[in-house]
Amino acid sequence: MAIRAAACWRLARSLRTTTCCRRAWFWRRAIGPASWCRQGAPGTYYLRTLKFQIGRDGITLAEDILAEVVVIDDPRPMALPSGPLPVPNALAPITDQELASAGGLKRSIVMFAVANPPPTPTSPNPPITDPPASTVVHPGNELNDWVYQTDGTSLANKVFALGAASGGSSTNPGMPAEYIPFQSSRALKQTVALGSVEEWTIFNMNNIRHPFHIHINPCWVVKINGQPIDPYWADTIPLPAGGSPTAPTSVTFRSRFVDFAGSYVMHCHMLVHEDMGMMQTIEVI
Ligand SMILES: [Cu+2]
Repeated sequence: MAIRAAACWRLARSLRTTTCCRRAWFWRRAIGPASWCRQGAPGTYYLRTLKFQIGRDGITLAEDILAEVVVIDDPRPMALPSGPLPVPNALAPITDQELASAGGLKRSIVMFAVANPPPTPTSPNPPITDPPASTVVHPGNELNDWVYQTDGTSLANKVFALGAASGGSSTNPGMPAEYIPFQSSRALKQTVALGSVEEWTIFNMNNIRHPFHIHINPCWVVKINGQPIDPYWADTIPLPAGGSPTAPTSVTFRSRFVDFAGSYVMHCHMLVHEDMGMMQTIEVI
């Protein structure tokens, strides 16, 4: 980023569309998630989010200010690069060849907020022993830890879970027969070989943009709903809204599992979803 009276644009192709206001001049788009822009005069500038439709019931998040950039100095001459910024090896595109030569395992993960049978209308505080949705695994008495019942909010009486599809095409991925929240003693875990490169597809079975987030290693996003896109690096990806159990939406990414051997998580980045179980462990060995 140029510091000479500059502000930076394009923090995210992830959660919300971002723009920079007030005479910002986009100077050069660099490779990767950041872009150049150059500003001519001292002053205060704002990095803003635009209005954003989150995908469920027409709910729209209002515009907001992410950051205030105060430029206090006069411009000083500074040469800007004449070409694209250098890309570190870790952020080089993951080609088909690299994928094939480093394992290339494909996995399909499914995110699903599963509704339980509705609470009894006569009871303002339904017992949390209601039976779980048939697709949710229910060992022992674990349901008490999974279901958040709040008298009529959209979260009430749902289980937030992930499942593992058996793979296949984007239209026929072999959906899991069961979904297990993170709190369960049977929670799923993805075991990955250190140094491997894999391609994962994350399916969304809800009509909401679950923001998928993975720790440690970034994602090279290559497809949305099974269709190739201009690839980009991300660490949080909005799964397209409009998914359903019979017609899920999806995002496909590649990742290098380098440097770190150990356990970490991937999860929905809506805090209430992750806290209620929409999370899974990855163990790199
Ligand atoms: Cu979510």
